[in-house]
Amino acid sequence: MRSPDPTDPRQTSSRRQVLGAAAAATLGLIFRPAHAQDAVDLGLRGGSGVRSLTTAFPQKGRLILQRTRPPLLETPFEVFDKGVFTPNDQFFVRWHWAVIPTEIDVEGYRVAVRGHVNQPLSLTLQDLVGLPKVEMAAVNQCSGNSRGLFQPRVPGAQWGNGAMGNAKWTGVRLRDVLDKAGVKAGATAVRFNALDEPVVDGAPDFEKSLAIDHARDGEVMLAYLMNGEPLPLLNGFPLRLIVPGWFSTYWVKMLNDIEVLSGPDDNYWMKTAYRIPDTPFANVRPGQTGFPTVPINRMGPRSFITNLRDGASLPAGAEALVRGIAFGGDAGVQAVDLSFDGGKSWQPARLGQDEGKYGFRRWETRWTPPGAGAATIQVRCTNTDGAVQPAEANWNGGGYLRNVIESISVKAG
Ligand SMILES: Nc1nc2c(c(=O)[nH]1)N[C@H]1C(S)=C(S)[C@@H](COP(=O)(O)O)O[C@H]1N2
Ligand SMILES: [Mo]
Repeated sequence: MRSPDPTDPRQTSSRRQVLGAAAAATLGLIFRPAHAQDAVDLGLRGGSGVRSLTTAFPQKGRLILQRTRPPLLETPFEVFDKGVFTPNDQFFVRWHWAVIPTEIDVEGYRVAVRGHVNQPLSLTLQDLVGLPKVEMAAVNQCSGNSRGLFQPRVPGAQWGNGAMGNAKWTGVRLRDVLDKAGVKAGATAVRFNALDEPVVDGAPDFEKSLAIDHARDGEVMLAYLMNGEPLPLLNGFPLRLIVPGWFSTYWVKMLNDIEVLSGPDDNYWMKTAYRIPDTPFANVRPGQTGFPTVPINRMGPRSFITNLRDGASLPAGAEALVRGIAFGGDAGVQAVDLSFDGGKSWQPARLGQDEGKYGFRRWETRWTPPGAGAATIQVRCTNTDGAVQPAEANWNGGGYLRNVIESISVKAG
């Protein structure tokens, strides 16, 4: 079953998780036009960064409208100042195809485990809930997060920095599910497919795969709770893949098919899309060709100031609080350092509680602007593998892997 079947007698309204008529209507595209003041400027150079704010999507609060169909919704940056866990209703949303079920029959829902296995399975959510439970904080970051800040600009969704979020995920280990089916010798990869479908015939269904050892590493999980609640439909209810430390293109939502492969996965989304230059920071010169590419994979460290905006005013000579979030990418946060002198010297920030190496980590420091005038504040994260954010922005035609040291300008007076 690829999507809810209206002729299926089991799908009576008493038995389904129904999101309500309003939800269905909204996914079908009706959204209230935003008022003029309900807009935000993402500060994208060389093109308009002005976007509407919307509250029109089911189970979702105020988000930046990047695209309506399929829904691409960005988290307003000030949300990241509130704490390390991004609220479900303001967690960003990204889909490739607009054919997304607007309701899920929880009892009829099955996840197939098939392919190069001893015992193909068809698991219910109850079956999954019966497996050992695991919990992990992890950052879900779109491969194209911050793409709108690339110079020169590149095509694709023009995200600011809000196509990311951190949640506490509850679910089961993918390894436990694969072990239940019994992976046969010679398995190479595991491919994941879901309930969403292409809008036009012949377009490639969204599927991603992980190498077999990665899939069985004991960290990759199938999550049925997000921050202790069922996932919002738009974030993948009732089940999604969590690939800690890796970009969220692999975090397949509304997962209903797990296929163990015994050969390479050359489906469109692995072989053609989401590839990056095989160079440090996936960096190439604009116009450069002939470089090798690999499927996008691990995230690098990033850090952001969340309590001061670019252009903020601070009283000269008075101590100011500077606070934000950081994450290590595919490793924990080792250190967050700030520079107030254009990168000549760096001083460590105090780190907040460690909620797990793949999650956001709070940091804060205090700084007294020495005198009146303009100043720049830079923030830099080093992860526990020693990877550090670069001083120069990377560039590639996909708009991937931006993790340059962030800076804001402030005025003291
Ligand atoms: N089934 C399905 N899963 C998917 C996608 C999709 O289009 N379909 N997009 C992926 C991409 S590119 C991103 S950035 C994340 C977004 O997750 P979110 O919408 O929960 O924030 O979902 C991933 N999982
Ligand atoms: Mo993405």
